[in-house]
Amino acid sequence: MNKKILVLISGNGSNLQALIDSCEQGRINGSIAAVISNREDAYGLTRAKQHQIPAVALPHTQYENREQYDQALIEAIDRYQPDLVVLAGFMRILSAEFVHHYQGRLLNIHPSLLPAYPGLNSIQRALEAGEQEHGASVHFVTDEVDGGPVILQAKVPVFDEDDLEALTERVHYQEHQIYPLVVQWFCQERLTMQDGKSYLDDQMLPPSGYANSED
Ligand code: NHR
Ligand code: GAR
Repeated sequence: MNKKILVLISGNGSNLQALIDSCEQGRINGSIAAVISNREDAYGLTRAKQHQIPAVALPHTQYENREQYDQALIEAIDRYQPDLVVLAGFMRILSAEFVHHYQGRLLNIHPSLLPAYPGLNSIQRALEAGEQEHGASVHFVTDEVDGGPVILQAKVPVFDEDDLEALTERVHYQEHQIYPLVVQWFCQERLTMQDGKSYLDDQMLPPSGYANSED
């Protein structure tokens, strides 16, 4: 039950912090084996060190192409023999080889209600489009970028007076609630991916993920 989790980041690492806190508080039956960043200056590496978690910088700039980088990343990750690999603001598209290597044990959090606004700058694009509702999605990673099966989403309202900072803060707050919960489901062996669909307790989840009817 006590799973080993490896977290991939590129930046601030606020989702990493939420996962660290949940592990330390016993709300996740797992521990973070290491944090790896493709950017040396990522603040998330500092967060990891503050919690005595191995923090590894693996800059993509030192590799000739995506395939070579992803191969080096696989080697760096597998040294820790993780049960689960979590993308938390990791900003590099991963090759099909990488994704297949971690099939069914690779999660991402994306700042939109997928399938809306895949890719980069999702919050800004939703704001510019005048959406009244936005949110975040946790999904299994497949080789279709931001296209893997959704596990859980959280919705937030968009207010007329919102700027990018205000809406980003509201989305991030929800991310920090839903990502630890989904990671805990995985650690409890309640969550799987089969034939490109997410399952919780052997029940297939609908396209928008688990619908909580208890609150
Ligand atoms: N890889 C695969 N195969 N599948 C997914 O679903 C992935 C993935 C890698 C990252 C996160 C994703 C997001 O949540 C993610 C999901 C980066 C880009 C991107 O275009 C797109 C989606 C995501 C992350 N990155 C540029 C690239 O060329 C680089 C941008 C930068 O460095 O700032 O890799 O949104
Ligand atoms: C999060 O909002 C996450 O959803 C998003 O980046 C932020 C990372 O914040 N991910 C992507 O946009 C992936 N393309 P954090 O570093 O503070 O966790």
